Amino acid sequence: MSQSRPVYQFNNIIVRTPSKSVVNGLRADDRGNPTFEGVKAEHDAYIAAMKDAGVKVTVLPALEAFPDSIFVEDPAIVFTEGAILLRPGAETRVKETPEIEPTLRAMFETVLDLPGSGFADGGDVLTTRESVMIGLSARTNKVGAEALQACLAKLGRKSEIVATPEGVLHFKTDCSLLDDETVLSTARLAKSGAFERFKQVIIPEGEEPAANALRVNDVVMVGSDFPRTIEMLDKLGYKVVPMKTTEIGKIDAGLSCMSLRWFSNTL
Ligand code: CIR
Repeated sequence: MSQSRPVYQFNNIIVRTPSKSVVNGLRADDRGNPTFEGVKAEHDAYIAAMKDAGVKVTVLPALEAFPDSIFVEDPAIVFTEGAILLRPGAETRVKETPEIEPTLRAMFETVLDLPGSGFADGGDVLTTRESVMIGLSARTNKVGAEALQACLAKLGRKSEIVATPEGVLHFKTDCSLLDDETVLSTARLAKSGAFERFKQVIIPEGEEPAANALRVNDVVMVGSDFPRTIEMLDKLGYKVVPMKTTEIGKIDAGLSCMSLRWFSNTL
């Protein structure tokens, strides 16, 4: 479904307070544990930046049993038209879905369950104006992606299944939308050809984790550890808000992971 408002226009987000157990979050390479205080400070700054961007923030309580539950983007996806409950591809994260379900049922009239037994993580889902792109990854398999397409069709959304580069956690680890026509991507993902219909802004070599930036209303939030990306976007005219992501970066997370974002007509 094509819609009149820009895809980056949001007035509502859900976040979850980090648990003390976040220090044990999943990671592909061990670069040391993040500190709880550091993650909490990054999360608090994220909430503040979201409020500055004009968004209403719903903060859910910490879940000690789920170290990665701060990353609410993965167990569900949300749209103005409704929410979809997903089945995360990491075993330790599967039960995050029933934890977020009651909140989504209270906030959305339409809540769909991913049918079947496949896996899909919200981190693999990039919502663009024409379609919802679903990246296959170690967390999202073909069965899960196809089940998600069926749910998206029920919400009136077109979708397409695309590839995630080998060894990259999620599709959106390597890309984000800067506006309706422009994508910020790593060179390795751009090479796949997935973004041929977009203007592409390529991340400077060595700053790949900066690709998980986040456009919210007038601003683009970018990890503050990536000065060349910040300078590049600034020169292109984007209003950049640098955000510290050093601690969450140790557990393979970036800026999109920490919220579920949507535009509500009934706010
Ligand atoms: C995980 O491996 O699941 C977490 N440590 C990081 C999840 C990041 N989520 C995201 O990019 N959507």
